Amino acid sequence: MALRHWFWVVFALLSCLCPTASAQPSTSAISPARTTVPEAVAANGPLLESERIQLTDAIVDRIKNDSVASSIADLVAFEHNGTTVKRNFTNCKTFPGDVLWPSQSEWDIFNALLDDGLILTVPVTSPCYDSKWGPKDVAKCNHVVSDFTKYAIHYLGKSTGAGSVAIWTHNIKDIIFLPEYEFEGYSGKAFKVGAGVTLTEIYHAASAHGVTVLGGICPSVGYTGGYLQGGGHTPLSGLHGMGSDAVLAYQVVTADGRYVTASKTFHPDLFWALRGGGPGTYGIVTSAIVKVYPETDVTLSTYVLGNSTDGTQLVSRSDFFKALRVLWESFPTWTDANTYSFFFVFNTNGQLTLDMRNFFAVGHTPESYTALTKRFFDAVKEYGLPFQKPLNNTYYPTFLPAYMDAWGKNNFPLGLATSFPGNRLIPKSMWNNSDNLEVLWKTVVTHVEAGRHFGIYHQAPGNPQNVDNAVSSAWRNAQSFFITKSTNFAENASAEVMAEANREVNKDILQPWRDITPASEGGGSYLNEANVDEPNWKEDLYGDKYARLVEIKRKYDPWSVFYATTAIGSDEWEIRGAPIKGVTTQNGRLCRIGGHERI
Ligand SMILES: Cc1cc2nc3c(=O)[nH]c(=O)nc-3n(C[C@H](O)[C@H](O)[C@H](O)COP(=O)(O)OP(=O)(O)OC[C@H]3O[C@@H](n4cnc5c(N)ncnc54)[C@H](O)[C@@H]3O)c2cc1C
Ligand SMILES: *[C@@H]1O[C@H](CO)[C@@H](O)[C@H](O)[C@H]1NC(C)=O
Ligand SMILES: *[C@@H]1O[C@H](CO)[C@@H](O)[C@H](O)[C@H]1NC(C)=O
Ligand SMILES: *[C@@H]1O[C@H](CO)[C@@H](O)[C@H](O)[C@H]1NC(C)=O
Ligand SMILES: *[C@@H]1O[C@H](CO)[C@@H](O)[C@H](O)[C@H]1NC(C)=O
Ligand SMILES: *[C@@H]1O[C@H](CO)[C@@H](O)[C@H](O)[C@H]1NC(C)=O
Ligand SMILES: *[C@@H]1O[C@H](CO)[C@@H](O)[C@H](O)[C@H]1NC(C)=O
Ligand SMILES: CC(=O)N[C@H]1CO[C@H](CO)[C@@H](O)[C@@H]1O
Repeated sequence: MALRHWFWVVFALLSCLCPTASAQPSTSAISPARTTVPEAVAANGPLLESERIQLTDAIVDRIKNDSVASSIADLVAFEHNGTTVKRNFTNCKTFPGDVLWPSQSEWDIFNALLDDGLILTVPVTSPCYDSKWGPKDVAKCNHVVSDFTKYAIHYLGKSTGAGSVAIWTHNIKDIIFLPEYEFEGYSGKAFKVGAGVTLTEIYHAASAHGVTVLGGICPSVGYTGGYLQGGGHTPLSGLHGMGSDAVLAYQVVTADGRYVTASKTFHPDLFWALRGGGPGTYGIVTSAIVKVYPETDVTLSTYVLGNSTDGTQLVSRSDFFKALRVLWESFPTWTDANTYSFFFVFNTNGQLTLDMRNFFAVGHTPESYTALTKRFFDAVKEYGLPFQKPLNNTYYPTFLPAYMDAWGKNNFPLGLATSFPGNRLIPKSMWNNSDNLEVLWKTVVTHVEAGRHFGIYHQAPGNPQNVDNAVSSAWRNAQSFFITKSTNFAENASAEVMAEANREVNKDILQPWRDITPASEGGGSYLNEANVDEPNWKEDLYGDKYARLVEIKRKYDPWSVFYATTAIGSDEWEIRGAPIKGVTTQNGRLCRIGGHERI
């Protein structure tokens, strides 16, 4: 289920919906549980119109008096106000089919209080079957099938869960430019960004105002949702650090149902956690106010190196690797020059290729880019690597068109039901001396020769703005970041096959990398792109920030209203009764470990 635009009411409810005497469903007389608050300012910026529509204590009192809605008043009330909700937070969350699951009339009352804002979840593939959601619809089904791996259909699965209530923030699309924003010591241009805004949308708005913002490469990623709260790496990281470092304030619905500002002085601990400590955990962000940065020019470079496809120009493996090693050794020089790249090394049927999808040379002209990369291209020439696709250096005076040509039009293949992902952050120390570099290089060669998927970034966000937030120290130490995945399996693979693939990515593929880049020596994994079964997730995803994040989670959400896989506090929960898939799934009842299913 998902709720439209205004949804404050729901938060007190998420952890457990409890039974009440069955009410007569004459819900038409129920007034929506909302009011427009007079305050129009928060964190010295405008409250969005939708943010001014709130649940207040007066509204809760009115519900208690309503002849029909009073039956669920306890559930709607704020968490601290001595209500009599019969909850037991040491047990399982209520699940469809339970005696405690709300009756239809309770859902109807709730829906009326939400001004008809509840949306029943319909499986995305339902048009492919005759089902309770309707008859089979061949045209719609074909659309779902053909677009199944496109990002518009689905993401990484951190925001799903059987029997849960989800909050749909997609339509909070407001973007407000604040040309002279002043708050808590910041003075300058800023954006107020609603929770439904995507990266491409904010990039276009920034361009229109002649500024840049810190965002990532996938056009459809939610900016204030997963991206800013999870850390956020960006092609501008060399100049300004991590996406989270740009946040000046958030508006947040906390687990008790209250609506708060989180900033340096308002709930500073919550603010700290919401900048890098992972999304979906501490509260529901409705908007963020973010710093903006000056416009920048970019030189974009693309090329593919390897045996020519027609077989007329060949290079030996050893020469290929010699040139590739020069590229790896160049990372510190390249990150010192504020640049960022994302490229692949493929080993397909024994043929090696280096596919530089995009070298994003921020603040560089083609001339300065050529000077910066001279050592590498000299090696390419010396070792005779053919260009499978020619070198293309294109200069852009501003960020947006460079981004659009680099990644903005990509259809990133998502929803891959055919492999499991994983990633690793490689610390600067691996480039620090020849012994470390040798160890790193051997691991690279082994990974490539084993035919592992390898999507590599050179980037070193560091902490140029000297921000104290929850971004993991592994990110601050990083010189490189790569993504990988298991061997592909069939879409209809058995649980055994999937379990083997999940084991493969977590053990065979990633363990050698963990061994050489342990968290204790500055390594780690990025929580926003992590494997759901990353074994040392507490250290690897959160590093030295973990203990403080646990305290903040307990303070703001002692009821565990919010849950996401690998999120802080998720170790206290397990999924029960899900069909075995060989990998952690969300297709079952969420239970406190050791908790009872019914009370
Ligand atoms: C193709 C691709 C490219 C990517 N490139 C980059 C990149 O360049 N840099 C980078 O840093 N990351 C990148 N990512 C990772 C991306 O940052 C994460 O997938 C991110 O979590 C997506 O956030 P979302 O809100 O769009 O997704 P969702 O799946 O909607 O949400 C992810 C999590 O955030 C929570 N959440 C969403 N909205 C809110 C909210 N308003 N308040 C509280 N919690 C919320 C959800 O509950 C869920 O737990 C990429 C991902 C993909 C698939
Ligand atoms: C609720 O009902 C009581 C008793 O009828 C009344 O005194 C009170 O003003 C009502 N409160 C609201 C918010 O309507
Ligand atoms: C909650 O459930 C736990 C485990 O079943 C039980 O030990 C505890 O007494 C219950 N608490 C309340 C307040 O019911
Ligand atoms: C190029 O092709 C030759 C002949 O098939 C092969 O031996 C060599 O390993 C290939 N080089 C690379 C870098 O893949
Ligand atoms: C070089 O890349 C740019 C940006 O993608 C593209 O517009 C241009 O057509 C390319 N040039 C060649 C010769 O391929
Ligand atoms: C690299 O090594 C030097 C000394 O050998 C040390 O001072 C420095 O901190 C190291 N840098 C990193 C990033 O580990
Ligand atoms: C998987 O699908 C293929 C065809 O796409 C079929 O041949 C095979 O039998 C299926 N396997 C299982 C286990 O269903
Ligand atoms: C009716 C009532 O007790 N309201 C209180 C609920 O809790 C908030 C925050 O703790 C108070 O501000 C209200 O006065």
